[in-house]
Amino acid sequence: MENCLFCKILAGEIPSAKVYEDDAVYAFRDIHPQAPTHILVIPKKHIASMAEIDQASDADLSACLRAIRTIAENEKLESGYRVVSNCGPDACQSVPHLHFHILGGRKLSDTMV
Ligand code: DGP
Repeated sequence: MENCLFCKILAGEIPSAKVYEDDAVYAFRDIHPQAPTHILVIPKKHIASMAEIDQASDADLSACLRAIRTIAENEKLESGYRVVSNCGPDACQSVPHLHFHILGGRKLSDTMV
């Protein structure tokens, strides 16, 4: 999708620190990490947010979740991690391409918001 930041990262037009890739999923380190490990997991197919996941295949969605588990293992997040997907303005979604934040590497806040 034109003018989508994460599609440009996927196309290699904007550099990223890749941590994982398969046929359906790409993952890279967040440019503004909020934890020692902060990784973004995106479906390769452009989907704007959780609100549009009807446009995604079950295979692509499950590939994202399976990638998250694999990445957490590769990153040695044995003591835990948080998965966040911001959807829409109230959640402060800033990039309109579905993505899952993986946050870990330290004790996270016990409040969600
Ligand atoms: P969200 O606010 O949930 O839409 O998260 C978007 C994230 O994307 C935010 O944590 C910062 C990250 N981000 C924005 N631009 C870039 C970029 O050019 N490269 C990388 N690696 N991350 C970016």
